[in-house]
Amino acid sequence: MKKNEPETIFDLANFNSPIAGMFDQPANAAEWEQYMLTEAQVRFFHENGYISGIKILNEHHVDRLNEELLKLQSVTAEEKQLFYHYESNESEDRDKVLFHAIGAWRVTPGFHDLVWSPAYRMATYQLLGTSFRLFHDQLFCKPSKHGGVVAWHQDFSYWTFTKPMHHLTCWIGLDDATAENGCLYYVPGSHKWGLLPITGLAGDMEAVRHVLTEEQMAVFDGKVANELPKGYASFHHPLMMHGSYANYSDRPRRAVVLNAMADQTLGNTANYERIAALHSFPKMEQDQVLDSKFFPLLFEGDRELESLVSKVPKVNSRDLYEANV
Ligand SMILES: O=C(O)CCC(=O)C(=O)O
Ligand SMILES: [Fe+2]
Repeated sequence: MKKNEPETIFDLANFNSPIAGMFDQPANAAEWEQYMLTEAQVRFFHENGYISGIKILNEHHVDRLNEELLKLQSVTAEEKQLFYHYESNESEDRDKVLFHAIGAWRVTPGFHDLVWSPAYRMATYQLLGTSFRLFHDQLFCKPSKHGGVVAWHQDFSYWTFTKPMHHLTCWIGLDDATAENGCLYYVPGSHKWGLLPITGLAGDMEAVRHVLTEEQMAVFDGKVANELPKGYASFHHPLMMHGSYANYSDRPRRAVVLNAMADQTLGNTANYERIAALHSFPKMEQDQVLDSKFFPLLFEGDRELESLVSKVPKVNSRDLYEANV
């Protein structure tokens, strides 16, 4: 390469299958069974809008991702261009820090392969009830002592540039997450509240209260702390109300989030009000299936599960997604 010529950064989105050999992949339908959620777990998700305590990563995986994360928190200008969103500090509170980035899977091999983790893929298939693609990943990291909040929100309020709503979020801890270091909180049952407006992500924790009814406010008091050991995950519905408080502890609270969508999800960008927020996102055309290399197909039920496909406990996606938006 000539001097001063910009270095070409390789985009890992060019690989639509694992590259780092991090996870043993099931070789046949029977090998998927070990990762399967039970009927009771699927029912809990239906009723409450989330489930928690699912192991995705072992300690080596967590260490590897935390090493890569260090690199991702000080990227070059070229590497930054691969991200759909990158804020070293998104917190609106001047005394706090919240690192938030979307697109790590395009930059380092560990985060690339994470989206093919078999435990993640099996559970996501069951909770979406259909074959699915990667929508995108996200990093949410709060340093010790002055980690900022993630205000109460519903994920789908930020995703109306896609349709229909048939998405799922998986939150994976890269540190043990407790109330002290700013773990996620859920409001069980809030996935049946319908779609609420955006009220901000990194400013006033409680801003969403301005758009809630009295009845919803009362349900809010039933919020639960989603405490999890590192490497473990929770999954939540796109309308689930969730948020996380500040980190005043002497431990960081790092997390990676995987967002999936049904395999036939379409672009809905034509009249999207926040189009400027999408300038670094992959191209998404109105009414076109989001099937470019940036949205890899992560799981095809019939192909992976063969005759097991009808025995796997799955949500009723019509009831859970279409009926609630
Ligand atoms: O990690 C956090 O505190 C926020 C995560 C979040 O908003 C999500 O998983 O959708
Ligand atoms: Fe969220």
